[in-house]
Amino acid sequence: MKKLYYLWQFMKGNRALYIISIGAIGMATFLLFFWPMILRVTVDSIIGEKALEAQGWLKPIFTGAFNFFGGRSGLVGKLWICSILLIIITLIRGIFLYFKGKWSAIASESIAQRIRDKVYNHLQLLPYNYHVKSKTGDLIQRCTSDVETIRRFLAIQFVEVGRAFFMVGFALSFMIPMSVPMTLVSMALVPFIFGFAVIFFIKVKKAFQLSDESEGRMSTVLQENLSGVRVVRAFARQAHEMDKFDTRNCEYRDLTYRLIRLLAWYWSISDFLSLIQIAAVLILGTFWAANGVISLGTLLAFSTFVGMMLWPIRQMGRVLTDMGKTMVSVGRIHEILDEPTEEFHDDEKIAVKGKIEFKNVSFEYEPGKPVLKDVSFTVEPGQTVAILGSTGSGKTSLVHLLPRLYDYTSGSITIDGIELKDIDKHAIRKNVGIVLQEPFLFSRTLKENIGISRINSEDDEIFEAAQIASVHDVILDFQKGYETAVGERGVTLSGGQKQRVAMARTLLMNTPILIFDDSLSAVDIETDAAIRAQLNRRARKATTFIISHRLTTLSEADIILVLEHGKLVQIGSHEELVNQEGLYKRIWNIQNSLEEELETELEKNNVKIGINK
Ligand code: M5T
Ligand code: MG
Repeated sequence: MKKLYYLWQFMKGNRALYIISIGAIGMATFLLFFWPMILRVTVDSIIGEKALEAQGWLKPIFTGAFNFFGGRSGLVGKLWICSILLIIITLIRGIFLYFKGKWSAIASESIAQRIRDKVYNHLQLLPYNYHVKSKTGDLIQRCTSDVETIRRFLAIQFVEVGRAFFMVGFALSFMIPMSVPMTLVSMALVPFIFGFAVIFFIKVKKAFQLSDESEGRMSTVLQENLSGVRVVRAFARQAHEMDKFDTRNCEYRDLTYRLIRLLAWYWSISDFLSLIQIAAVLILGTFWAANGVISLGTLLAFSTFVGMMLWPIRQMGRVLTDMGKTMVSVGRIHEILDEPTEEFHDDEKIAVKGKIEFKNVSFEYEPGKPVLKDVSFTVEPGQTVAILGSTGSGKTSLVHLLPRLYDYTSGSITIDGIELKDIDKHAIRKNVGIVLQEPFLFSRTLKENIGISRINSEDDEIFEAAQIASVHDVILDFQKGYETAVGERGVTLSGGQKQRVAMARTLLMNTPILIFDDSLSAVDIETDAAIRAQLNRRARKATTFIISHRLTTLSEADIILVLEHGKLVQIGSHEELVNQEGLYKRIWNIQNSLEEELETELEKNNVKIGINK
């Protein structure tokens, strides 16, 4: 019931049009009933000699028309008038059906478009955490095929409910005045046919569901294969992947076969029941007609009515099943819409200087599993902080707290003395530029990829950012320069180039706080140094966080943080840390001894080369 309400909510703005389209199908159905009635009058009172018989509200219409054309004597030689009337009714019916199709299509398309917009916009506002946790394939399915299920239901199926409803309603109002016993005979099996339809489709709902799920699994294999194509190729896993797809594909085929077999059963049994119903009308009707209880025209009218009525009733089961499916889709879409969004106040603007203070900060993704424990340090505006630590020690998690991608669990982080949790997320994100550890490039041009961080940025600004990131010359070397399109996930670029484009994108924002999550390690030592030198030359020096394992990078920082299992185990400048026992000194010694080894190795080579000369 709640879901029906949701569906009703989705329909907002197009409800009237949709209801009118159902009205149109009502009109078309209504007109359909005039066919058998005209046939009846023609057979009984024009070809036959019975006095015109029309019951209830039809009486004035039929007698009026009958007399207008000159009664039986006038019409008997002009049977074509009856044919013309039938054609006119069919034409008007056609017009109604056309508008029903048009209006229900317009309404359902607009409703689908509105739902897609609503879900998409909502997704944009959901927290980072939500996106990290959800499966992209699943979300895409909700935005596309679930919406499509709703659209199809509204465009095609739901109007069928209207048709069946009108059909039975009108049939009764036309049939009862003609002959009550014939009406009873015509309706005798209808409840069974309807009941059978409902029960059967409730039973096959499971089969429908299984086939749908199997299709979903097949698409997931396809999607994963395509997005992981490089892994598949690199490990020569094609044969395995083909097998995997084949299994899913066969499973889907088998389930669909089963569904088709079940449906074949349904339609044949339902056909059988319908034939019995039609036969009952014909047999009893002929018997009564022969005995003069009803006229030949009435028999003709009833046998046509029965044929017309049974089809939409048999369809009802299908409609009800689809309604079940639609309600599942409505629920799945609402699950997204029910997720609380992040709160933004777009107008809020803050001027950040860049003093950052962590006081006993702890953080956990899942309750009871702390990733950062009791971290405290202070950074003055413009200082560079380097973070060192083994994999999984919490470096990324620590810097993700600054743009409020996640909120710390306890302790306090202040920026220029203001508690971070009190600063609006949009506002802080405009002041914290982060180059993610795994950068993502959109399938757009390089210029668009860089420019995405700041709307309406000038070309010069983009070039400057690219220059600082040492990628400007690389881009100019491409045939189309900044207009070069990046393939999906940037396959046309090397890893380092991709990192630098991502860096340029962040630098374009010119934020007072900058974060490089391992991004400088992806470029060679010289480029790394060049980028840092350029950054230092910038007019406003940003408070910079650099996560890196490269000692040259680390040693030049004002403050070095060493993390171990989420704890800040060492803090200080290079001079302080090389003289302290700990990870930093160990790495420094290893690197130095490596360098020494390298030098001796090179010297040896030189000597050798010298001898060769
Ligand atoms: C620290 C866990 C991860 C690790 C720890 C991003 C993320 C991490 N973790 C989660 O449970 N959920 C998440 O969404 O937190 O992870 P990190 O901060 O990413 O570590 P790092 O940046 O120091 O590692 P690395 O490999 O990038 O050098 O236990 O499982
Ligand atoms: Mg990391």
